[in-house]
Amino acid sequence: MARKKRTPEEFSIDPAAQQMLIRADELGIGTAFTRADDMAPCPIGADGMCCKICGMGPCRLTKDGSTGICGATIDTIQARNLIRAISAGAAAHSDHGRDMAFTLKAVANDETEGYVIRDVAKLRTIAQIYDIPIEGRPPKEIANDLADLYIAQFGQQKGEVVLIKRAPEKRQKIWREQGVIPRGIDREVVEALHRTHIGDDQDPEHILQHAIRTALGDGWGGSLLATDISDILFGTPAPVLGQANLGVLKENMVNVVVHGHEPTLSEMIVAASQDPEIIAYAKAAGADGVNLSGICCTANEILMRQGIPAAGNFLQQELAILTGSVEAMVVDVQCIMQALVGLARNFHTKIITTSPKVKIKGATHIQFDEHHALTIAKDILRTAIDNFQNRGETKIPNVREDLIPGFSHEYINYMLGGSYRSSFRPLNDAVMSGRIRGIAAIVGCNNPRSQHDYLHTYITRELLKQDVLVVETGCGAIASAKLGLLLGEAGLDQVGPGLREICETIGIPPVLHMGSCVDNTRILTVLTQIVAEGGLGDDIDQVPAVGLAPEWMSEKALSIGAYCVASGAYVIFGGTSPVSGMPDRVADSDLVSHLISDGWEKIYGGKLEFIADPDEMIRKTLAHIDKKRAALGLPEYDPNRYGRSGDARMLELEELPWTERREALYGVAAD
Ligand code: SF4
Ligand code: MSK
Repeated sequence: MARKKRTPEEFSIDPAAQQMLIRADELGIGTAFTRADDMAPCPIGADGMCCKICGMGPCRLTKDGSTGICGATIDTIQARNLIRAISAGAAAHSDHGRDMAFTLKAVANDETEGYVIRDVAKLRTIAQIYDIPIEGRPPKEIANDLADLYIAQFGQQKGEVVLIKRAPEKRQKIWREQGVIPRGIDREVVEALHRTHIGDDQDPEHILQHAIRTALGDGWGGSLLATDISDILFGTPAPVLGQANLGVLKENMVNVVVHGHEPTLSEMIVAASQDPEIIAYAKAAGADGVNLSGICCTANEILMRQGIPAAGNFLQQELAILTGSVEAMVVDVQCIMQALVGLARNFHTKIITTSPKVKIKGATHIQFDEHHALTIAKDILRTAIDNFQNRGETKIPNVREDLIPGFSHEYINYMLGGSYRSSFRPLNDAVMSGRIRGIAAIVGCNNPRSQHDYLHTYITRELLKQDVLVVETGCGAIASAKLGLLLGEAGLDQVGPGLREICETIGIPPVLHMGSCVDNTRILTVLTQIVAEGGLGDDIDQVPAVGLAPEWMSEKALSIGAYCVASGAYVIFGGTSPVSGMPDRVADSDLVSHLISDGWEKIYGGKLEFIADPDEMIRKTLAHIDKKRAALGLPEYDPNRYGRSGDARMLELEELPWTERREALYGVAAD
């Protein structure tokens, strides 16, 4: 039976994306959206029921009681598939962290070009956590010690990854009792691959226990140190005005789109684009200058630090090229579609790969090396500028939205109390009183199997109405940005009264953009600081909070989900479960689903569930938040109890005669 073809409106809720999808259709060019329509997912693989780890297979277990040729059961196969995906995700994040650590080491030893230590205060704060001496030492000496310590975490063979000590003490105790504290970041990934080789670990529960250890090496290891070093080298984010969507591309300028994940190159391209020599070179080519923008998490990195606009999220990488206005798309690692090269042949766009780890046939490779970072960044920009003359017909959607990103945990701490009284107390108090019902972290990718941006933004909007404070990272954050939910007062008419009161009082948007996908560690840090502040339990699993990845697609998302669960969070993924096992066909195939939900909840207090229906996701989120509130003895959430902020109340009072206003304000009765 022919599959139904979706319309541009069914593909995406984003009007800019819709315009480009219409253009693609007119030009007869395929995109991930149309390829998703053309390619039905394999139902056996999608449900984790296929094993292909040895040459006797692939084995497809589609009947009750069937096993692979080696005798492997459906439970073993599903657990193996899941841990392999989690390990790949953990490896990707952590390898990014490794490169950051080597860059820090090179900066400390004056071996780089163009980099400086921008946040010395954060360097000193982080060094102190690990008892690295700071008094009387120059920043580069401290940075060298920190880099050595962090580099050592990857190859460490025994003991505990040192970053674990940043989790709440009670949580560390649970991990120690369970034997899941990572010994070394790389060791756990290697062991996951070993355990899942033919003829090794075959107990699903035991395999999944190691999945947790591997994921913890990501969340409380490689990703956490990546965030630390990015802040030290490029500055800890603070609110800054930015813009998002394809309308940030400019007709009269050389458009360079940076895409991928690592800030090391993109930060240098930002610096190079402002160099008078490069601006003059662009003008000589007939352009007004170089216009930089980002896609995916590279976009988030330079958006939250430099205010460089985001052209879009994951599913917009092809659409940016379809505008015909992109001279170069410069990619590093992760989430880069191979289809870009073929698509770019229809236009003048050059796809430039830069990482020694990532090459794409047909792309131009200009290898990045931090020792000559600024020189290479300028070379890349000159290549893009030279391409400006080849530009053909363009169609840039006039769609963009302002946003305020940059809510690092350091800034959240500061914004709640200022320089002298910075503290999480006001946030904890707001949750305890019920003005804020709870917290939701809505993170993760886009997936062309669902309507682009719809699940992210529908769930975000509905939770805001319920007085749930939302924090976001990754492509989910860009989805909300495009909808205007990350812009201070602009989004406040869409939120519940108690949350609105808090947002107005502090002066924040109802959705806080906290960074890229490695920056989910910022959310772990916020939860740890909430616990340390007091009043919301003594461990993360007691905080009324939920994590959601409604449009997930990457293995990194699975690693994030697993380390958040191990940290005590209830995590809900949208779409289909990779371990669902089609229970109607294989009756005993729900063990792994059970182990990662109820099983992990018994041990860690957090659980991982896959729920396709967005309303069910919202219902379960609110039920979990209310359950946690009740367990803490907090007042039941009442939407009518709060909601008149100081500003709103003063406006009401201004309408009253003075005597009544005086009574309301000062309690002085009318004469
Ligand atoms: Fe089949 Fe077992 Fe080989 Fe997997 S490991 S492909 S189940 S024989
Ligand atoms: S880029 S991992 S699609 S969030 Fe981090 Fe977006 Fe997901 Fe890639």
